[in-house]
Amino acid sequence: MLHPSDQVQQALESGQAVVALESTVISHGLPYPTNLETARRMEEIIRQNGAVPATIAVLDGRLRVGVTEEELEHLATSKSIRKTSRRDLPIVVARYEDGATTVAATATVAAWAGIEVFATGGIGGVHREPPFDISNDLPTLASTPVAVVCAGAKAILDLRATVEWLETAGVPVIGYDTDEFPAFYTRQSGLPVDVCVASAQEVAAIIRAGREMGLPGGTLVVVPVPADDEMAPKKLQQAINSALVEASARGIEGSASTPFLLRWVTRETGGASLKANVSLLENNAAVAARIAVALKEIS
Ligand code: PSU
Ligand code: MN
Repeated sequence: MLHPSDQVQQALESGQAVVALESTVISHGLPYPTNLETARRMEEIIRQNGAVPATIAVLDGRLRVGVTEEELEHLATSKSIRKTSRRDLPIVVARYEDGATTVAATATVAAWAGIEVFATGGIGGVHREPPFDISNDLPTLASTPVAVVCAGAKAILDLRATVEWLETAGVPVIGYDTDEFPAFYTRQSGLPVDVCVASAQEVAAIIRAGREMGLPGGTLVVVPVPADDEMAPKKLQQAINSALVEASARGIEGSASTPFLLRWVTRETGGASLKANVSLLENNAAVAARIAVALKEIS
């Protein structure tokens, strides 16, 4: 069922550090050509930091772990790629479809492949409206042994409810050089993390301890967007408010909700939000690679 690329297969067999990457951010999260450029950059940054990148997607119904340059282009340009969360995996596989995997689906496939570290931008969470729209990213983190490196979750969500959900589900939240849960485009949310660490080695030690205890779930590692690329909170708040009003006026909900809100915020804030988004993705790729290497060193 799993189709790792030769490079990923080799890396896994020889015990090299591997970092998983999601594909929804490529197909549904960023505009072309920024999506393709960023996907390539993230792979390159992971290599520069001593690990092997594994971009995960479903192509012609195959669960791919590591994709070619042409396939990356296809994911970045095609309009017929299904946003694939965990519940969609059996559907796209059985129907031989193409699917861009969300955080939930990517973490699921990464765990099957034996990959322990995964870099992304922001996780899904508890939506503000309707509050029963809770991303499957959260329950998947609770049940899947993968460390997800992200810049928190976007302020389009109910961040307080999201952080509480993680606590209820028993997911440790590690602040990487931060004692606050970051809010994706901005560095602070006023919400706490469970521990603040200053190195990849410290994160690796926590992941290993959880693994040795046999805890079934994953770990969330939150890294604030680099300070130079952080957005101005006021401008952002206006954009988010208008995105939420617009989504509700158009009746947009379910899996279309997150892509719509992201597109709207990008449109309203122009280059500023895109710059922050790309910056945090690249930064998270570097941090994830260092964690994956540190984890191999102590495993
Ligand atoms: N956050 C972003 N960009 C994204 C996403 C989240 O900044 O592209 C994507 C991720 O793939 C995440 C998904 O897993 O949106 C969450 O969607 P939903 O809320 O429908 O579960
Ligand atoms: Mn949802």
